[in-house]
Amino acid sequence: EKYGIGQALKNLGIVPENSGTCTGSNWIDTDEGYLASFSPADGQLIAKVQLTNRDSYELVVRQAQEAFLQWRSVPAPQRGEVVRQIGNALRDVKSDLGKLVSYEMGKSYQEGLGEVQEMIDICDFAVGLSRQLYGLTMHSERPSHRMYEQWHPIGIVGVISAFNFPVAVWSWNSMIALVCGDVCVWKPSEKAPLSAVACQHIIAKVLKENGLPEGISSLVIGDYRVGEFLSHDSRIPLVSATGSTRMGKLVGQAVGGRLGRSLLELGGNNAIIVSENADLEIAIRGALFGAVGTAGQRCTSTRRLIIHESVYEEVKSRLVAAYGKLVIGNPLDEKNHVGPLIDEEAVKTYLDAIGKVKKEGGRELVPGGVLAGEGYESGCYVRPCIIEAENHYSMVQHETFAPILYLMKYSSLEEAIAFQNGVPQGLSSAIMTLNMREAELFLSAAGSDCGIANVNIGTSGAEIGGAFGGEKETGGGRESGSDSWKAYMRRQTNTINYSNALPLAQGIKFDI
Ligand code: UN1
Repeated sequence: EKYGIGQALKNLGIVPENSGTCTGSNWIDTDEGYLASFSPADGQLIAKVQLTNRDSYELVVRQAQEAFLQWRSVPAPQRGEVVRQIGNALRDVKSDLGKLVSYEMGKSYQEGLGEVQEMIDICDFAVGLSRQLYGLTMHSERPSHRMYEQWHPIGIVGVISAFNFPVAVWSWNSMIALVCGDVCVWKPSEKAPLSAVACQHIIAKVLKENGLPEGISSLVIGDYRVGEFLSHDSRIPLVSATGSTRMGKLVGQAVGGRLGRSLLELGGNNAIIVSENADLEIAIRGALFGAVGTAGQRCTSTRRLIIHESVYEEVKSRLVAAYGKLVIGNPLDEKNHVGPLIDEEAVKTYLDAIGKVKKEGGRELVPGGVLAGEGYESGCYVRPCIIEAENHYSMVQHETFAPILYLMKYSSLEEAIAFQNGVPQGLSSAIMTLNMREAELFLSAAGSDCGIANVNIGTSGAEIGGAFGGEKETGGGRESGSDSWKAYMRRQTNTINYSNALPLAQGIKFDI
């Protein structure tokens, strides 16, 4: 059996027809039909997952509400202890889960393992955080008064995740939400539901072993209609959604319409500025992984290279040479660098984008195309391509989730920064330079307008310790590290009077 997929599925509890609606370990039969999950690696049906309907969704939310009443009162460090155990359970299945992610989503096995490592890392982070959900103490203007703030759990957190990080993004949200005392309802991408089923098995086992309520972690399966159950449901105070800007606008409007909170992590159109002062070896390697890693399907993928005119020809020829060495094929075969796109629809979008940018004047330096023949039967393998283009082209302004890299030239750093910022998205950015003035200007208020700005590192592959997200059409949300946890809690300001009088604030007199 090739690559040990059958064994991995077995170890992860994936069967040919999985239930998809679940609270904890309680899998609910919905009678709603199945969603089939095909591997883009070989086009094979992996397994099916039953869809969630309105009735089963109601059951999930009721269980979640009930579980919240208990979970919110478990001391935060004890909640952290549960998350510690989840982290250990993930360590035990790292290779199996990494393999499933790779097979179901198409990223390389190395990147699949990296994704599970992100989950383990966020568990460790959340465990520490569980003793640090700090509020501030303020000095009251009134004598014998005390003011402070507390952070309380907010309730049910809806998590809508994308296919490209089918498990890590859930864990960034839910592991933080869990130590915050929230309970989670997860709607994974309908393009990678089995990775989510596997995670549900893992977390349910830990919850059960600890005698905790089933509704702490739930799973619902379906397309945007199930997403709408969450975004329109006022019992869900926070919806955290990762995906396209189109989806994010719909979720943001629905949640905003009921004055709920949304945390949005949407499209990127990330650029690397390659200065004349760059270490070109690092610049080329950073650009290469950024552009072709995960077949260009990270929201942090490098889509634009803004290169100083004096090094343009050299960068161009070295990159073209590097692309010539890329080996494209089954992501589970570790000799391959680039796996498939998620599905044939994504291939079509990729081809359309190349066609359109060429019409706008783009010149292919490394031509794109779809691969056919042995090993490429799924029809999802494409050639990473490089196109010389101008920043204002409509396709260059647009995030195409595929390995298309646009090259452009600049002469002054101000111009390069204007190109970098001159797109609707604002997720990740980088400058390659050994010049400290250039680096600091890029990081300054007059520099990159993105949520992530790096020096001598590519645009993708952020560590979990920082807050992850970006501005403008990226949606403004911050997930994962730093103080992102605050989005998952409600802040309460408390003023306590221990005097024998009742002085009013601002010195107002009100005597009768
Ligand atoms: C995403 O593509 O949605 O920074 C997340 C990175 C990864 C996460 C990407 N750690 O590339």
